[in-house]
Amino acid sequence: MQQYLDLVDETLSQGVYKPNRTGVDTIASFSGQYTVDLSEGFPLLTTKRMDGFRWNSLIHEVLWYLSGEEHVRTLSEHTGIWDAWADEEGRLDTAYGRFWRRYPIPEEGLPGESWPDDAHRWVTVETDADGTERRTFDQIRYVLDTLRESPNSRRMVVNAWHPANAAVSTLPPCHYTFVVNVQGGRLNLHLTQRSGDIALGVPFNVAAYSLLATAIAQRTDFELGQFGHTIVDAHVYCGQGDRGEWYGENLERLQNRLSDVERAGDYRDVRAWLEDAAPAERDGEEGYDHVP
Ligand code: UFP
Repeated sequence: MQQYLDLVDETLSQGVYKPNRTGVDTIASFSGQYTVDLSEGFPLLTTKRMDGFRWNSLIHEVLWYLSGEEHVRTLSEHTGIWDAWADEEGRLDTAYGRFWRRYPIPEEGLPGESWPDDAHRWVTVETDADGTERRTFDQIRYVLDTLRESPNSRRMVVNAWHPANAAVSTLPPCHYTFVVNVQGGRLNLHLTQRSGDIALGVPFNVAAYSLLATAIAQRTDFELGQFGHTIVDAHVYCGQGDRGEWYGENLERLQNRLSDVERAGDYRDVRAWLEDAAPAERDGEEGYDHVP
């Protein structure tokens, strides 16, 4: 998929050095964006292994999101990909599916809220173990119903981001919102991702949402259109070459880029790196302090 290789290329050639919470530094680019036509074939990348167990695991992950479960017990029967983030009982605070299918509705209702009769079909009343009732909203059903009833809607948004959950979650959603959009009788899906590990995570994210778009289109009898993807912080981890997460041409590019960065002097000091990289332009220059 050329668009993916372009993103790799752009990040490795123009990205900036960026340390982060993981302790493994990255080369990062801002706001990567591309679209791919799903009617021309499925975008399963070949820069890493995506077959066999990994493909199987991806299908179960998407099904698990769609189930709305907030624990990983069912998912763990098929794949352990989320086990490390869950507690002993399998509970997980990263809440894609839970929010897709059961987004919390505030107890006091929403400001100015008046629910039309037919909106109640998207609301579930859940009863907690202690008997407390709370209402949740099913975003997936909302999108499926809207596709059937008013496909020109530009409001078919599914949101996995809940600020109060994200602020305390060990891993807040990376792919946190998507929009379904119909144009010319075709169903498009756009994913926004706040943070994307280009080598390891992004190929899975592309495949998962292309699969979801395919499933939604089939379910609602639309022709399949495009997958659009925006990645706000698109990055490559510096250790990725060594850990075997990349191979072939991409690995070679990454290694070349890293040796450039290393040659530039203090690897952890962006200022020194910039200084070494462009000494001529720096002569007599003032106001350099704004550079982080
Ligand atoms: N990451 C992805 N895709 C995912 C996922 C995680 O690329 O679906 F769950 C990567 C992005 C980032 C890290 O490198 O995992 C999450 O770290 P942070 O929360 O600091 O952005």
